[in-house]
Amino acid sequence: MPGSRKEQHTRASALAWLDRRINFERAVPASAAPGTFGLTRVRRLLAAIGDPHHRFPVVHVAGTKGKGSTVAMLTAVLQAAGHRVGRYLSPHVDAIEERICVGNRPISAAEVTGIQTLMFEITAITPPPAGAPPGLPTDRYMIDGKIYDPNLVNRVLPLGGVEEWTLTNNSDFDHTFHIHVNPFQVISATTENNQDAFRADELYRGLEGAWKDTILVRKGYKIVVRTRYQRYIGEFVLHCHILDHEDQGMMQNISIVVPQPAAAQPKVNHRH
Ligand SMILES: [Cu+2]
Repeated sequence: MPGSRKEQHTRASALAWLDRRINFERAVPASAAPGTFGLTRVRRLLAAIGDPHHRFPVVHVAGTKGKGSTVAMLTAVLQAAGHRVGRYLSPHVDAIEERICVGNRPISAAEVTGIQTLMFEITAITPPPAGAPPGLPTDRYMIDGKIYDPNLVNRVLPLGGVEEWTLTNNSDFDHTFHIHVNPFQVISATTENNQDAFRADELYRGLEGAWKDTILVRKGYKIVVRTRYQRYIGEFVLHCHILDHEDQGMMQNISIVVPQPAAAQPKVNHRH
């Protein structure tokens, strides 16, 4: 690092220092001979220090496309098998902190920047329309008291935000919350009798802290999850994963936007 050891470094100055190094993916120094980027030199170096890489349980993933996904899948497989998994990635996608990671970094309460609530609900259509032919729907399948409206954006959330969602189910059926694009971390699950579902309900065993894009919200249960909105800008949907329920209206539109200065913030139909 530049300067004296006492010099304070900000994240920005540290990144600037790193960016001053040569990026061999972008700029090959004129002095580089053909073959400079083969493994020969690396193997020679490792041999000189006793081939330490043979002593560690390590998976090395290299290539052009799909490294990150492969590493994410391997991490999930190994963690599911009970291993503590460390990970080094290069390059990163959004933030340099992604490069070194132990386990799936949990989303702490202090990180949360916003609160979302969502309730599944089914109500009977009353009174039934006079002379209605048989086969017409008799129930309204709703989220937060509303049937899906394709023209309505139900939630506008800021890119870079961390939202805590509380999912409830006020109907007589179990529903399955499914959200596209950003997976969530399961924080808590409470049964209708106020018990910890991670212990009391075998369908929730092992889900504490897990990263999911789908979770069962049983009748009367309360599920709390947290999500970071880090990459995707644009619209996507959440819905009940039971196709029949989704088709009848248990769905919402979400939009992730780049945060605007407070004065320029658009009026939004928040569903908090
Ligand atoms: Cu449902």
